[in-house]
Amino acid sequence: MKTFDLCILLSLAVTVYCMPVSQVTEQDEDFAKSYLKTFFNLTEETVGRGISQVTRKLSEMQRFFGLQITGTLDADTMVMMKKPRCGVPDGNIARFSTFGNLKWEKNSLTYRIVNYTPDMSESEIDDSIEKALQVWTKVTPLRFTRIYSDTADIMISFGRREHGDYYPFDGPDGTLAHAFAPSPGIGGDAHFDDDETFTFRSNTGYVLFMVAAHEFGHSLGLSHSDDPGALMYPVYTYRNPETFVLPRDDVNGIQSLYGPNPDKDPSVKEPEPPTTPDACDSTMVLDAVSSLRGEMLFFKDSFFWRSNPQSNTPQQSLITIFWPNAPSNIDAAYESQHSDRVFLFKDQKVWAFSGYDLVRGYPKPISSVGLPKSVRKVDAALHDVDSGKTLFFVGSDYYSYDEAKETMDQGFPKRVDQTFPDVSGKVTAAFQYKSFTYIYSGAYMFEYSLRTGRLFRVLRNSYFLRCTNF
Ligand SMILES: [Ca+2]
Ligand SMILES: [Ca+2]
Ligand SMILES: [Ca+2]
Ligand SMILES: [Zn+2]
Ligand SMILES: [Zn+2]
Repeated sequence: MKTFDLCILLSLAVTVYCMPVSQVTEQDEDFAKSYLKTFFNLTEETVGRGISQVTRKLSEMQRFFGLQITGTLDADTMVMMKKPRCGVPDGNIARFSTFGNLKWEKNSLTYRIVNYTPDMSESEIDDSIEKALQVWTKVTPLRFTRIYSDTADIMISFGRREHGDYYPFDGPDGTLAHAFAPSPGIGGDAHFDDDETFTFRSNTGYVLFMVAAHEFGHSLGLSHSDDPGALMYPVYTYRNPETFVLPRDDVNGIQSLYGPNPDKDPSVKEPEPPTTPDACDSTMVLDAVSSLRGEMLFFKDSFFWRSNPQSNTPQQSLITIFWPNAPSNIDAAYESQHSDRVFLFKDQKVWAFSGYDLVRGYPKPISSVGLPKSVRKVDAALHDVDSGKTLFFVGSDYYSYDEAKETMDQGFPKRVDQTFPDVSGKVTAAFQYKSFTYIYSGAYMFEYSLRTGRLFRVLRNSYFLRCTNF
């Protein structure tokens, strides 16, 4: 029964979003429908003449992932649907969430590794599983004992396609693994798709430790989180297993079920659980700000917000969800409309992206944009559409680069306070929007006309990056 047609929805879509809207094929539509069925409980029923079920489920999915909520199958949505992810449905829209408080009624649990993947050595698999469980024992009273025969609470296995439950895997990519909420029998068990290439430490293939740590969150009673920094976010992103620390949202989630770790030694200094930057933090100093095809991008740590002029809600994601090859904690960013590229700066390197793709030959040294070798990092960058110049702020100076001629202008660097006398502190970020120039210094933003040099207003971050956690 085919009662809805994404083609019709698509023709209604206004294509103003920043990423290229490619032609959506029938294959894409089928893919999207099966995605929504699997993860957002889409059923094949029509919902009267009003908003169709597909539109509603697409909107739900877009809200969950912090995408622009269009209710249509736009390019960003398609890209997000194609990301490798966990096989457990999303649905609940919240920061951490639980399966209705389904939890183990004991703190001492057993696990068993039923079989191995040929991708890694057995000792690497044992180590990955043990470390993935430790992620949770560090912050709870839960303790795990490995057994080698009989039935454990958490049975861990690798399988392909139909593998003994009614949730077949899907071949390479797509779903990487799934796990069951606490209960007897299959409850707590974690299954890994053996059509994936799992890895111990390399960043080609999926790091088993990361996938397993996420799945064990389900085994212990956590559902998915819409916090893009959370381990329980449904989409896989590479993180370094050596330095991984369970994020604050996941700690809050698991402790809501089991409480904190009573054996924690207060004299041992543990790294703080990382938090996701909050747009409502009025003291936040952004790393960089840029335009991108009519949107605004605000960078902080490993994250960025996208703000579309049509929407009041800035959408937050991990930088690597959009640009897997991009650095985090960047120094500066700008968009060159001339080349339709976004440039990200970190230390003495610059990355160029065209849409989602890293431009061939990047990252390059920052000397490739004419900066002298003595410059260790760029504090902020700003592209002026009128003049075609890009300004690079370095300490109390700035340089002017001609995008068309690809050369640094004569007579630079100049002092920042020569041109922007009101900006007293260091320039931390800069961008241009609707022909105004915004120079950030800490949590403040100075609104200029670059042509006349006139200062209009001193604003705060929240002027563009609105706090929407009401
Ligand atoms: Ca079980
Ligand atoms: Ca798969
Ligand atoms: Ca900066
Ligand atoms: Zn999951
Ligand atoms: Zn399974």
